[in-house]
This record gives sequence, structure tokens and C-alpha cells, in this order.
Amino acid sequence: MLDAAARWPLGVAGAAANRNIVNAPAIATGDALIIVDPQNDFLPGGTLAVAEGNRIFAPINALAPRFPRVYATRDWHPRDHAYFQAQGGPWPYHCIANTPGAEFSALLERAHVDVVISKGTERETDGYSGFAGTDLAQRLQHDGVRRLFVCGLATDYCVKATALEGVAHGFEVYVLVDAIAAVNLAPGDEEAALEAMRRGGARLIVSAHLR
Ligand code: VGL
Ligand code: ZN
Repeated sequence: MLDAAARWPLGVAGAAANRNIVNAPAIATGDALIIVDPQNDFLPGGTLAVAEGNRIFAPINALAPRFPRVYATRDWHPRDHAYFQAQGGPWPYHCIANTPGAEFSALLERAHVDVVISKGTERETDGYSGFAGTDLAQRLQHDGVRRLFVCGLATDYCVKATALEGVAHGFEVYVLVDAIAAVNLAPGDEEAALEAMRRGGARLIVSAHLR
């Protein structure tokens, strides 16, 4: 049975996503919170702003101290990244390494983050997944992590890619639907991303259900 928290606002994805929310487990040893790209450029006022981006911080800040391990990824691009529009790619400049736009939002309680993973550092690869070109998988294995609880930005790119690659690496993956937000370049992208994660083996849960 889902309670009121399961009907948390999800923008256009709301009704469809909520039908696919499953019960959340109790947080246990071997669990890690993976906060994807909680960076200024993805938030209102940033160069690639996610409209509802700031909604992730209340659930994330409440949950982080309850997890044995907390990892945060950051998009950390070179200025000549092939995925920037200036180079013929799809995106405006964003999260250029060592610029204010690439910094974690001041809304994130940074003290709860144990490990920071930089990604998208290579010119030619999109870097959407936290696992792509990083040592995230090795770090997780070394730390004895078995289950990933994925949140952050953006649902339709880096959250999706990180969740699906987590499944591919053999982790049990949960996606916290109230602690993510989508770019929604095209209407329906958010809903399609949630469905892709669910079909790919990730479990959609609401953070308030975590015991
Ligand atoms: C992202 C687009 C480009 C993300 C990163 O964090 O979801 N999206 N780079
Ligand atoms: Zn990027």
C-alpha cells in the first residue's frame, strides 16, 4: 500500500511514475546514497537549469546522514568538451571544471558527502554516467557497497545513465523519485527516463518510505 508520500509531485511524470513505485527497504550496511551532479549550473540561475532542481535538496539532506556511505558525482568538463554547442554538441556551456557553475550547490549539506567523483572530464565522451571513465565501481566495491540509492540531477541524463550502469555493474539500484528532477528538453522525457530505469532493473521508490 502506498501512502500520501507516494503521490509526491513529479511534474509531468507524476501519474505514470506513481503506478510503478515499489515499497522501499530499510537502510542497511552495504547501502550507498549516490547524489548525481547537485551543481549550480543544473539549478535555477545556472546555464543548463533544471526547472524543479532545487526540490532535491530537502530529501537529500534529510537522508544523507542516515546512509553508511554517501557519494556525490560532479560533471567536470573541459572548456572544449565535444558536447558543448560551441563544438557542435547539444548542450550550452555547463560545469566547466573549476568554475562557479561546477561547484556543488550551497543548498547541499556538503559535510555528509564522503566521496566526490568527477566525470565528463574527457573531451569526446558525454560523461553522463557516474561510472563512465571513473573509479566509482571500484570505490563502491572496495567500500563493500551492494545497493545504490540514486538521486540528483538530471533524471533524463545523468541519473538515468548512472542508475542503469549501476545495474549493469551488478548493484541493486533504487531511484528516489522525489529527489530527482528532469531537464525535459522534449515533453515526456522525464516519464520515458523513469520507465527506462524501471525496465532496466532499477526500482523506483519514495525517500519518505525508507526505514
Ligand atoms: C547532464 C546534460 C549534460 C546531467 C550533464 O547531469 O544530467 N545533463 N551534462
Ligand atoms: Zn555535462
